[in-house]
Parts: sequence; C-alpha cells; structure tokens
Amino acid sequence: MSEITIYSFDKCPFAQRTRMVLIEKDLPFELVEIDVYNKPDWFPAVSPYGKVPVLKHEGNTIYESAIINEYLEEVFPQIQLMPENHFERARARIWIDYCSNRYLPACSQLMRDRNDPEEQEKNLENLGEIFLFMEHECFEKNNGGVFWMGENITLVDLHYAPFFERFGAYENLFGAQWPEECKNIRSWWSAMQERKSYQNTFLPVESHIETYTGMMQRFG
Ligand SMILES: N[C@@H](CCC(=O)N[C@@H](CS)C(=O)NCC(=O)O)C(=O)O
Repeated sequence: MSEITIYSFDKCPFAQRTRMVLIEKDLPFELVEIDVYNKPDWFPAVSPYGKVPVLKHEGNTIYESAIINEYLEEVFPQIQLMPENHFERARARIWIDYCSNRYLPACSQLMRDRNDPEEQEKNLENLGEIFLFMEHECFEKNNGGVFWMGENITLVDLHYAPFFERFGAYENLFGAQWPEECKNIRSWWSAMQERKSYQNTFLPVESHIETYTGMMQRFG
C-alpha cells in the first residue's frame, strides 16, 4: 500500500495542483476520488473543511492545496520544486500568493458579473492588466528559462497550471483573452502542456465549460 493517500476530485483545480506535485516528485500515491457534489457520509471525518484535496501521510491529515504542496516539498526534497536561493524562494511565494489573491479573484469576478456588461468590461480590462503584470514583473525579469521562476519547474507553475487549463472556458463563456504581448506566458503554457503531470491530470475544455455552466445554474 502507498504511504500517501490523496482525496481528490477529477474536476477540482486545487486537487489537480497537488496531484501534479505528486507526479512531478515521482511519488507513488493512492488516489481516492470524491464526488464533491455527492460526498460520502464518511468524508467529514477525513476532511475538516469538507473539501478536496486532502492528503494523508503517516497517519496525519493535511489540507489546503498550497499547504499540502509545501509539505510535500519539505518532506520529499529529492526532486526539488522550490528555488534554493532565499530571495528566489520569497519571490516564488509572492507569485503563489498573486495567483490566489489577484489572478483567481479576477477570473471568478467574470462569472459573478456575467449579466452586467458594464462591470464585465472593467473586469476584462482588469484581467488583461493582471496578465501584463505577470508578463513584465515576473517572466521578463527572469534570467532565461521558460518557467515561472526561470530554468526549473517549481510549485509556482503547478499552482497556476490548473487555472490556465480552465482559461479556455473563460474565453468561451465570458470572452476573456490574454493580451497579445504576453509572449513569455504563452511559451510557459506550451511547456506546461508537455509535462507528464499535466497530461495525466488535465480534462478537455468542454468538461470545464460544462462544470462552470453547471455552477452558474446551481448558484444563480
Ligand atoms: N482553498 C482550498 C480550496 C479547495 C476547494 O474549494 N475544493 C472544492 C472542489 S474544487 C471542494 O472540495 N468543494 C466542496 C465543498 O466546498 O463542499 C484549497 O486550495 O485546497
């Protein structure tokens, strides 16, 4: 039996992050698939927040995808997914935070304001600025390399990737677009799509469109 168990849901981008980290680190794990729309009765005993992902390791429960991923990085450092240098590590954490606190809220706002054309125009403009900030403030300041932190893939790439995968659904449903000049982000995304961790976890855009359409119907 594997020493790591991950409770996951195939459509969940947060759980996908953690599955990608496990694959990048080449760690064997047992996958327990949870339908979050129809959770089993025993699930609250496993997941304190009632959410996926949850990681079980050596009898301990760890939850929240970003925290699980840092845990895996500390406990299994053989394949390293954070930079060595202290400043670069801080920089990696800034971009992880940027994803959670700037990029994702800007994407979610598109769903919230979908019936308000005036607000939606501002939201699309704001999202465009966020892309430009990432392009200029991160990618252009790296000394080469295609990844978010430069030469090597890190937790930052794996933090963003599931949400870039879903961008096709935002394009289709809300007309979102990346600014033309985000050339480094485009190259990064092409490189990410080549990774085994992505190829083993991604779902087609049609599935994401269906998921978001279902969410909009359920939550109004
Ligand atoms: N902040 C959490 C978010 C996890 C999350 O929202 N998971 C969703 C599925 S994508 C879930 O389990 N939802 C079930 C529920 O809220 O009842 C993380 O990063 O792990």
